[in-house]
Amino acid sequence: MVSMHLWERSPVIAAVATLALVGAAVPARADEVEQVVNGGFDGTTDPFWSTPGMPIVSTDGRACVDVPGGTTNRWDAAIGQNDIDLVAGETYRFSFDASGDAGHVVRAITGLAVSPYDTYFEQSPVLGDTQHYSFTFTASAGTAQGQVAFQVGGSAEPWHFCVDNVSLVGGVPPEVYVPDTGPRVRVNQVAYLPSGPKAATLVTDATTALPWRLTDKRGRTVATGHSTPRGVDTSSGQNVQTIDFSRYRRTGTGYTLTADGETSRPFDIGGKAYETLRADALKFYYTQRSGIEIRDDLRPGYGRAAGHVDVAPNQGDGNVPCQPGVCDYTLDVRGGWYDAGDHGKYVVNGGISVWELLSEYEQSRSVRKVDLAIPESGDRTPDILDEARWELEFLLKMQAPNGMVHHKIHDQAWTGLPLLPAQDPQPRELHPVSTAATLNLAAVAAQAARVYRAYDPAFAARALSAARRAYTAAKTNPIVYASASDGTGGGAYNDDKVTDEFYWAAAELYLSTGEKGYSADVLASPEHTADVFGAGAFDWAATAAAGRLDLALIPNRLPGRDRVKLSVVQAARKYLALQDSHPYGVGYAPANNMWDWGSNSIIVNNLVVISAAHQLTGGREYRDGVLTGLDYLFGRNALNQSYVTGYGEVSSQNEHSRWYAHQLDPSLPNPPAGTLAGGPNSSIQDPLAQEKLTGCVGQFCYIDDIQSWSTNEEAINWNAALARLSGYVADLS
Ligand code: 9MR
Repeated sequence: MVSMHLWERSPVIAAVATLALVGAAVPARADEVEQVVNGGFDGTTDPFWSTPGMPIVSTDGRACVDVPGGTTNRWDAAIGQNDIDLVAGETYRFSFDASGDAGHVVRAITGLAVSPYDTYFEQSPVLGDTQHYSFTFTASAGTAQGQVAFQVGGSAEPWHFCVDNVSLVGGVPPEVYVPDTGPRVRVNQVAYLPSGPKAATLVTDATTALPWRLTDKRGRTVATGHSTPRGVDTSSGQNVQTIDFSRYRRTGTGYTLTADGETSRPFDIGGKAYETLRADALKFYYTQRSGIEIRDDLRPGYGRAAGHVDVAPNQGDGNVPCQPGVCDYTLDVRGGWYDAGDHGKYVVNGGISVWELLSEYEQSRSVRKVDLAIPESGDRTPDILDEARWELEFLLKMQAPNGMVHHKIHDQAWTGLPLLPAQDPQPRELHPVSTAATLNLAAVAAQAARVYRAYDPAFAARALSAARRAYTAAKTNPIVYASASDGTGGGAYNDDKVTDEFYWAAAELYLSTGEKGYSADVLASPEHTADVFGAGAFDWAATAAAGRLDLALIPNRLPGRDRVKLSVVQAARKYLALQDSHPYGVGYAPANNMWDWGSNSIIVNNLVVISAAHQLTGGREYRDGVLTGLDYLFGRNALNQSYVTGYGEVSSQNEHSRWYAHQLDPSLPNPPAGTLAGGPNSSIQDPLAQEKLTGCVGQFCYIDDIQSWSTNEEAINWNAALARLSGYVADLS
């Protein structure tokens, strides 16, 4: 059974796991019973309550309020009714009529009326003239202290809200969520390279080969052939066939592929899109920045005030104390990037992200010229390095006086959505130092020392001395682990295996200094000869492959370096073999088909390993493998959608974020083009995914909804993978 992770369980926004019994035995149905008393506001507004300063006025038999302006959170102003009985596992229909000044939002919830105020169900419709709203949900917990409420806070200006016919009826049949997956022919909706492989997947009951045809934008058939039956695909549970139209090489837009009576979504043949994507995937970081105003002239529609710079209601990152009892100093940790859709900043995830961007810089000459439209654009440093330095400076500030590095800094308690960074009222806290964070800084600061040397020797020297100091401190404190239970107000990012971080840090220090002490540590590490390329090659917790890749790719004189290179090529062959046997061309086959949190970035990082083999050997099969692997991200998948916002006919739009919360507040934007969604996650830790996706198979464990933080968040490490890979592809084209 799915367990609820504590990392995003705020008293108000989070709900207890919804263990919808869809597919299992349906619970004995109660009669349809109305739980709300006087939902029609007949003669009186009792027993509804409202928050202080916002009296309910009965108007034409409706309940209306003048909502004050200038509040922060939705729950700062509300109308509701308590003492609602809820039965666990029972399905309810929650309905009401509501109106409000156009464009304002009501957060309608059913939840717990007492601490910890769990939310069992929520919807945030945008209001206008009176409309009827009706939703069903399955109660995850039973209580006699339930509540229905209409939360109307969080607006700068005052506005008017009315509600009527509030109803909560139990014993209704549960709704089964069925994703809209469109045509059964699945293609890369962005583009195939003219000289690259071109594969598609057909979902069909047929078990014998079927004819297909490729059509150009004027409707002319330009190629035909027959599909190859592939049987049932484990990752989706679908019977599928594959189509190969690699022989067609003419550049163009608006192609479609037709088979079995279905026509695919349109796609291009050409490389331009990947050049745009390379820039967009990197531009993502500017709008993740903390501690600086985001300029609207640089990112139209995304301008916002600086977050966490000690201006109320922020408590600011300028002078941050530790959690009680953890340390007796404060640190100025302004700056850096927000990790994901939350306002936390975590060293281990920041480090692996910076490493991947600096690695893109080290492997691609052309990325130096890519203009990211950031405040530093036009100085003599490549934009990609200016952007990475924004995070590096923050990482360096997280180093404690004794050389160890604090694991993370974030809010004391989880905040709700939406919430602009500058509006976050929570106290900020430094969490304990850890060996993993310390080595992570050692690795990326050492890498920075060689990368920035040509642009800013003083910074390079400062980074190197911080790296050396961190490495020494970690050797003195080799088993200080971040706690798995430290997940209130921010993610835990716990990791209690650090031989890989030791290896990675020693490798980067060796590559930047050539010193014997570091190469001796590399050679003595158990990771040096181990098979470090698992189902996923590397991520924030597993960093040995990061060290191995750099030892293979960055010129150096390590004894036995040929074996290092060979290990990378062998890993690439392994991922290629998986991809070849996979009817959607995915080089990721997790044990028991349990797709991990952030699976899209895992798939992309495996492709990064294949691209490294291409760089090492020049073998065309590796280049082709990377291109085939990309197709999955852009629509050749069970859900027939692209996971990169703005790329492909249908793409993820509602990634979980407190400031790209358009789905909850129409005045806020969606994430910018080039944002990668986390992707299918079999463990569906969030309540919305549990409500909609319980029982999902692999690729289907994803939903493009802002509330699904376990399948649909945006994050700096995921976009780093996308940036590096799209950079490689842009260079090919
Ligand atoms: O990406 C992280 C994933 O590997 C972990 O399993 C998960 C639970 O600890 O946390 C993910 O990271 C989230 C972090 O904890 C908080 N910020 C958002 C991150 C992306 O979802």
